Amino acid sequence: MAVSIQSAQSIFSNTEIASAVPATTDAFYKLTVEDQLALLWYAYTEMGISITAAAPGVASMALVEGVLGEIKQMSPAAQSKTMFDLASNADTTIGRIYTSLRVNTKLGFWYELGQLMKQGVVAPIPAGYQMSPEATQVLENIKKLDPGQQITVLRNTVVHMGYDPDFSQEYGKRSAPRSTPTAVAERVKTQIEGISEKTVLSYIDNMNAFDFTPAVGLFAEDGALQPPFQKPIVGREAILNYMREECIGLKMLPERGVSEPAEDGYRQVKVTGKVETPWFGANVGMNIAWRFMLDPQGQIFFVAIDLLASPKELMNLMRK
Ligand code: 45D
Repeated sequence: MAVSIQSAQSIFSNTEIASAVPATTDAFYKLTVEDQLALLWYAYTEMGISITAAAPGVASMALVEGVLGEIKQMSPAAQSKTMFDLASNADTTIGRIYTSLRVNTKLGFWYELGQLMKQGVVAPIPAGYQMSPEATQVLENIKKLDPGQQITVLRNTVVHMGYDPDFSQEYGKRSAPRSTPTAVAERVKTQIEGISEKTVLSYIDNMNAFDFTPAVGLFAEDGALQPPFQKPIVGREAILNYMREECIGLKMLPERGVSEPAEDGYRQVKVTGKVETPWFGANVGMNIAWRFMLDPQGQIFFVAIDLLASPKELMNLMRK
């Protein structure tokens, strides 16, 4: 059988992913929008993990100053309605602007609103609001997740807000702005126990330097990258847009891996380690696996990034 994206998806198939994340996210969307907003507020304020001061710096906040200013001027009822509309994907001007933003800017927008709610400048969740028992249960479930999984649930909800007229979340269709890579002199070379594949090491080094053009150059022309809980993004152009949009400020800390021959001259490589987001820095280390399928030329034919079920999975390098 020839190697395909589909066949590559199941390399190292005994990798245990954090399936509690999609399960919790699904349960979240079954709640009423009022409950969703209240739950996010309690989750965000009670989780005990804090956003780093430097974080909004990655968020291109200039793009949302206008909208935030507009919201500040509104009556409390209109402010609540604006949040309700965003969470319920209503077709509004703010909903359309929101959808056009990069993920980090969406997060920055809510971070700012959260601050304004704490200060009482924007309408908070009404004091004494009673969540439904279902919502209380979802909140309890979120609190039991590890921090990396908690922030992934939060991020998912933020990403899906706003109004998208043509479901244009496909990365091939939109071009994200470029950013400045880290100066060569300031870069550090990654070492991964058990891994000597140049492609894998340069992938990590380029990603850590936010140097996405050479990172994408490591992929085969029709190569694919599969983010946690998502479908593969196929082709260099789409992957480049995705990286520009979602990977600024990420810190990849791979620890160890295995590499072995696969069929038709391909090689399969699994690496485990931590990834930090600029939002939480070293406060939250997400447990991650990269499952690479390298083609006979050493290019990345496929890489899946998995959020792992538990820290124990970091040691699971079983050749399967
Ligand atoms: O609605 O190798 C309020 C890839 C109440 C690339 C609120 C990767 C109302 C390739 C509280 C105000 C990217 C795949 C809301 C690797 C309300 C690659 C606010 C992996 C919404 C390794 C809520 C990268 C707020 C990974 C402010 C795994 C919420 C990256 C803020 C993961 C939530 C990054 C924040 C994650 C969440 C970042 C800031 C999970 C950030 C999460």
